Amino acid sequence: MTKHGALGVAVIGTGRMGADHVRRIDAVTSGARVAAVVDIDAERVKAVAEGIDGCTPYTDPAAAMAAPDVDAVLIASPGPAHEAALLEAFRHDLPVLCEKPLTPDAASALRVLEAEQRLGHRRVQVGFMRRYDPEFVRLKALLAGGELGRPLMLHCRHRNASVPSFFTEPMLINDSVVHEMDQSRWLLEQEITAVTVLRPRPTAHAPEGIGDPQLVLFETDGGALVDVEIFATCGFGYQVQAEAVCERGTARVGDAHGMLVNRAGTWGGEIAQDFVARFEEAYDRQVQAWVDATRRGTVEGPSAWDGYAAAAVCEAGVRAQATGERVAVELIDRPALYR
Ligand code: ISE
Repeated sequence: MTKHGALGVAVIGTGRMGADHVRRIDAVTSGARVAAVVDIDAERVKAVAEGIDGCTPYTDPAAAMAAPDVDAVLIASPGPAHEAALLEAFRHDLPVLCEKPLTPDAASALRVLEAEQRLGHRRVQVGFMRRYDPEFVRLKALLAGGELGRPLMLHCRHRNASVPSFFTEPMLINDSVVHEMDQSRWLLEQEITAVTVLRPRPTAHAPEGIGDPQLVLFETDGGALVDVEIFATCGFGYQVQAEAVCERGTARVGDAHGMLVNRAGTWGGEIAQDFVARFEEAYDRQVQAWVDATRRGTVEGPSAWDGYAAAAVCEAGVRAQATGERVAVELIDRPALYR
């Protein structure tokens, strides 16, 4: 632990999420400080570091992780860079909060899982932030309490106002529906065994090459069914909703967020425009929980196993999307470290 006992965090990647996490650790999170920032863009990283007391800019993640004032690592670089950063963090035995995806495919996620097992203890928390959203936390507690009986189905909606220019069709699965994969595994405490993707006639507003929206179906090893509407170019805002249908009732989250106003013959509220705004509190709680657990010397939250399982479901999902077929998910047996 660095001066005043604050956890010195190296934030790797200063893009949208990385920059938001730098701001968060600097201004919101207690018990931590941004000791280092890393980005291949030397100018950008220098500018980010300049705004923060005692923060050193680096262009090489390995150099930041070797610095004496770095106690922990937050990885927010693009997915393909995660594996190398995770393995480097393991070399220094540093605790890691890794933004989703853990890695972009199941084979690389498996290599990370094996490397963490060689360490002999968990080091990674994966950034599936919905597990920290107050509404989802209440839904989880309700389902786990058993009052509604067994969950039979989940109906999910995941809508983005628009997508960035680099977005591709597989990203509907790998980047967006990956959240519902983790959410379903977490809420149901079941593994996803097969994925099917169905397509309606696409919206005229989708970019070239992206069939949007899509309906993604999961089957689980507990006999539940999950349907996910992914609509990445809905135009009106960012919405994430989930309804659990159980033996003795249903429960739904994500409908209204914030204030409802009556005004000039209308009734209603506002819709967040992006995930940074909608899940701000979840991100805050997620990072605080990671810092608190790290300072206690423990690792909690979504594990590398959860990251691997989501990657395996994503692989099946992308194949289902490309072929129109039902694709079975291939998972290894859960290693002892993650039971
Ligand atoms: C984005 O990458 C995210 O992680 C958001 O949470 C998700 O809602 C969005 O669809 C993704 O593109």
